[in-house]
Amino acid sequence: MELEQIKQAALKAFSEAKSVDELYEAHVQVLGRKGAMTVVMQSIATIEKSQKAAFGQACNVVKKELEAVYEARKKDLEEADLKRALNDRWVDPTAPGKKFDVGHLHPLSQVQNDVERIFSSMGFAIMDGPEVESEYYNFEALNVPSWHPARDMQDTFFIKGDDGEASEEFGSENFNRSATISNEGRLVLRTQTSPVQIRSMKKYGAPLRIIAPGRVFRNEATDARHEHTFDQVEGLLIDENISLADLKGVMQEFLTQLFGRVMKVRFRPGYFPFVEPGIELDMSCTLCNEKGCRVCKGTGWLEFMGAGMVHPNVLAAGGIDSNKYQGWAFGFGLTRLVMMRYNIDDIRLLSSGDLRFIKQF
Ligand code: FA5
Repeated sequence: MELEQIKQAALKAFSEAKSVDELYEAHVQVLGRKGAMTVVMQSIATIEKSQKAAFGQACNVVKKELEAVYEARKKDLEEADLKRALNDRWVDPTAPGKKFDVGHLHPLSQVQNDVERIFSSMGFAIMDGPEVESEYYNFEALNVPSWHPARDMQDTFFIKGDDGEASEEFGSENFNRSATISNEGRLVLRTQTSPVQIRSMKKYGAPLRIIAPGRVFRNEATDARHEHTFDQVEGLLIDENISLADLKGVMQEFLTQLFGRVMKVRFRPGYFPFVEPGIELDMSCTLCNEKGCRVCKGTGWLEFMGAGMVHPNVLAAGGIDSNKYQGWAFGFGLTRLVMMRYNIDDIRLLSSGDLRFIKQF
């Protein structure tokens, strides 16, 4: 009987459907608008009158049965789908968390932040200056004329093609320079942060209390203690009745705060053309507490920076009356300070970009 065949075929298709979509397709084939069952039921019109009732009843029974089987199978398949989805999204709350790498400031930036914080608390303003500087600011204004042998102390990178043409290439547009650049000599990568002394004096006059951290460049062969590119911190204090005793107090306080223990400083004579008298300042050895060790070569002291009373010629270049005002200036290597603080034995590691090194700080 045709009805029975349709029923068996439909039951087979329903049970073999592997997904809700496949099942729906099988349902359409049998019970849809043009489905086998629908076509059979429409044939009732051609059937003999006496058999119509029985045929119609039989069709309805099969149709109901198929709908019931379809619904049950659909429920099963939907449950299986849900289970699979839950399994796919299974979260184990007891699993250890995934670690995300968080970056941090470079040790040089960390120490620079500390230096700025400590000097700010003592009333020093933080200044900045151009890394591409004129020979005038880098040397002449600091009492180092072109013939001066002290020029040999800082071998310099000159900017190419800059004898006058420099004003075109590195003119006011880029560095806010005036057309007087050719009077300021050639352009150099600054060899020290000291030119910021002159720029600050010219801009703010006296009294003045500043530090100027920044990058400097020297045409030097590198080794464990020397880089061609490194960082310095300049300091300048100008006022009335200022002496080197004030410098001693300020530096002792600065180093004590920076290293978190009482630090001492001592002066030795030193020569820099822009100060008179000039000194070298040593600080207590951070490793042996002045007892003497390998690092301080048994002296108990570590060389820390150059300093001195600002030379009257430098005050004049900064537009400051040296009869009324005087002051001191200092310059230390920030990069070397970082090495001392973290016991780093090769300066080149700091700019190596080696994450295994950087991650230790
Ligand atoms: C100067 O640069 C002076 N401008 C410092 C100064 C300022 C003196 C104000 C007086 C008054 P010097 O060349 O010594 O001085 O350099 C200062 C510090 O920079 C040194 O003590 C050292 O810590 C650091 N330094 C110098 N050369 C290098 C280098 N190649 N690599 C790393 N650090 C360096």
